[in-house]
Amino acid sequence: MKLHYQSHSPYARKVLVFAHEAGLADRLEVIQQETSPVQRNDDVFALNPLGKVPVLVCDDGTVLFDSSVICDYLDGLHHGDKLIPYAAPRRLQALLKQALAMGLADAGIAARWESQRRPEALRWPPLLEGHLQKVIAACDYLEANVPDGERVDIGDIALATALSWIEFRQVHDFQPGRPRLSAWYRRFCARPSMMATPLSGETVDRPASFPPGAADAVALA
Ligand SMILES: N[C@@H](CCC(=O)N[C@@H](CS)C(=O)NCC(=O)O)C(=O)O
Repeated sequence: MKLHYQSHSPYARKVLVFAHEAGLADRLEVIQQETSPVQRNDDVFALNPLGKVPVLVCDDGTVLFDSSVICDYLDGLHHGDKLIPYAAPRRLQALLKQALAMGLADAGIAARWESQRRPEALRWPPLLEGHLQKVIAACDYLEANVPDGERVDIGDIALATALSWIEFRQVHDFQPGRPRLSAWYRRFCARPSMMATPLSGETVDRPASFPPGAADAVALA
């Protein structure tokens, strides 16, 4: 299987950590892609009309996109404990954690557009503040509802990879003042699946000063 990946994407890393936890990582060929809504990647668009990674090309040629769909597929390929539990209440708890994690990553990325990626003249501080409030509220919720840690599920993987990205991009320093979340996060980061998949790299967007259609890209810090 081919996993179209990005080494600095929380969603792509979620899939790769999931594959490690499911014992499937050695069945994946990982292909690095750079994607941005302002820097079209034709190879990714050919697979996913949304132009986003992760994308999985299965052995039979089936193309799957969106991290949650790919993880669902991968969970059907192994015979160990399922990472997406079948039955309530564990299933709902796992899916709720996953939903929170995806919202956390979405809000963090949106905040970063307002603080760094958008040309300075187009940034709107109230929108940055609004997105940051979601990040902070999600972290407060997690401090009050820290994952129970009994058995790893997709929600834990999604949360750890989203939080790790928040830390990597310095969106919000979530550990000080949140001892329970911090302890859980540090424990999870020590897992081999996390150690094997470090975040790295810079976002590649179109340079702000270039006219539409310019092909060059620039790496933004
Ligand atoms: N809901 C999607 C989100 C995927 C996503 O936003 N990926 C980013 C990388 S972090 C991307 O490729 N963005 C390019 C774009 O928005 O055009 C998932 O869970 O897979």
